[in-house]
Amino acid sequence: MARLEVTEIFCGINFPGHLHTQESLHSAQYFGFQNNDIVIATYPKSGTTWMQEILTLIYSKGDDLLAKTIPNWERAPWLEQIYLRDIQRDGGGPRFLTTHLQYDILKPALKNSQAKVIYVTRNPKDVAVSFYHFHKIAKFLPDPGTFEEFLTTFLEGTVHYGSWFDHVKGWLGHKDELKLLCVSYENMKKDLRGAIKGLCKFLGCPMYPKELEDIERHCDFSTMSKSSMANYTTVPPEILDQNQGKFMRKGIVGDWKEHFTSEQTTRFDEIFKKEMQGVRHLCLEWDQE
Ligand code: PPS
Repeated sequence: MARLEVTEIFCGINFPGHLHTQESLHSAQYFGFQNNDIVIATYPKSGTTWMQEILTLIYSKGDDLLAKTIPNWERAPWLEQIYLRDIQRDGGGPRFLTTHLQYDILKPALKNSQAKVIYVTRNPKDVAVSFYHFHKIAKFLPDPGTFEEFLTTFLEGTVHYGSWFDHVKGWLGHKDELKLLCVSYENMKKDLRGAIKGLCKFLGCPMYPKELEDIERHCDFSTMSKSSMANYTTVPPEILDQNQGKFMRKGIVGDWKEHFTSEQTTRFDEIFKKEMQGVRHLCLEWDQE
């Protein structure tokens, strides 16, 4: 199923038709969560793959067999993608699920569930840069044009997957109604061990120091970027052309400084201030970088 040129519009948001249909999006909205499900919720490019890997390693107590043999999208499939039904996990442990959907879309399914949600945030300037480069290699996303053109659509919220601002405000604005832990990309970069410990506590998974060490080592950017089960090199170039750039691109904090002009920074900051008025306290931690 290629559908590389198709865009599905669902609840006013554009989604790539290569990965989504109206039916798959509708099914996600009414997904039957189980109480022990663990859901990774992210705006694209915020650290989704990193969290999928960490979660896999936490539940395998640092043993990297699963992480080395099963692709990330099978270990923690996206709820809203067409591939979900084919790759539902069976077996004893909790199901790991991933979503890029906005909270409002998943609300009907999540509101009465005890599923645990891990929400990963990242400095939206770095998200915009990472998403821009991803658009250049992902043949199922529109041509981003210049960085200036892409940034304009990012700030308007008309990019695929919708507005970053709405995504963050939607999920974090409802965190008290959910079993939700917010983790920032920046904190994971600064103190991965501490972030893993926080996750283990939230998930109720006690860990020996040696196990923590193994997880930390495996989830380091240099290790993960070489893993074909996490770096998407098994996806054909007609779909993801990694000759033009890598999925595991840089994995750093603050790359936006190499891309933004001072005018773009000012414009971004003004829109950020307006959009995030009163909600700046929500787990947005990149000021400490
Ligand atoms: S996606 O397509 O939404 O699933 O992308 P996502 O995984 O959310 O984000 C991809 C960016 O995360 C970086 N990444 C990492 N950074 C640090 N450490 C580790 N282990 C790691 N794994 C993935 C990846 O390089 C993308 O960021 P950029 O800035 O483009 O390098």
